[in-house]
Amino acid sequence: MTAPVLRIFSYLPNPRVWKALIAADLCGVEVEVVGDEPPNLGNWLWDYDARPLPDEERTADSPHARRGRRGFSGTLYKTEAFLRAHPFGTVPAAFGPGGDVGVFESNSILRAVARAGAPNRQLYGRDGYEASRIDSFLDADLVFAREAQVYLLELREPTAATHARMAAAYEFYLAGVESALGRAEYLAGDALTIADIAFVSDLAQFLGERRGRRRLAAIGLEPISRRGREEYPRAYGHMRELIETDAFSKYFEGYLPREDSAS
Ligand SMILES: N[C@@H](CCC(=O)N[C@@H](CS)C(=O)NCC(=O)O)C(=O)O
Repeated sequence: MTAPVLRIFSYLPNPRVWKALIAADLCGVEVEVVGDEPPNLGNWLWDYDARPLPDEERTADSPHARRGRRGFSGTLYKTEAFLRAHPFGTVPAAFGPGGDVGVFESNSILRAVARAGAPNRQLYGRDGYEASRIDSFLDADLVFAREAQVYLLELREPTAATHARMAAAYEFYLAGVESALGRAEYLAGDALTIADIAFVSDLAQFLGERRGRRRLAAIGLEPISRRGREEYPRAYGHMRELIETDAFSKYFEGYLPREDSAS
């Protein structure tokens, strides 16, 4: 057994972590994952050596106490070393061996795995130009995913304004993906890369908007992705095909809304 190239701390399961795990499977490297279900992560010490904290250490005057800022309400316990490695304080939080180097943003964690596994399989392009083209897709993906994060977090009380912003971001990203897939087999060219992995993970997570369909209907709106398969057949087909392959299916099995799964 080889040593892990990264340790990732996160709430679990988390499609943003799956990005790194799928890449690790495909390029034959080991990634260690530590974490707990989302509601329990408030009871953990966020650190390279993350661990659940006993009740008596979870106090308002703890030196580690911080207010959750995005997706978490209430107090979180983050060490100074965690914040040095992860200045934005988010999970998934990856660490290089020993814990000194923090890598944050799930797409950058994905890049780190692909770089480590490059001797086995080139998921991050064959040269600097190809890697930069893949970065272009990853940047476009993050713009979409950030908008999706805001929208999905607000789905308990959706607003027309957030829905409109999301619809514009979705349309822009999906149109680009559809265009790329009309010209090549994979997003960045003729081979599977981390651009495809990020696309599948973030689009699949976005489809969770369907769980808010009743609340959207209550304000006269419908899920943005409702006609996705007809509007963007290549993009949705690409996602479905990849999700059926071994590396993806072990994480995404049963995850897609029924109308978007192949079966
Ligand atoms: N774009 C980031 C999103 C990460 C993110 O925003 N994580 C949130 C949870 S969904 C977080 O860690 N929040 C910590 C806090 O509320 O302090 C990624 O892909 O990694």
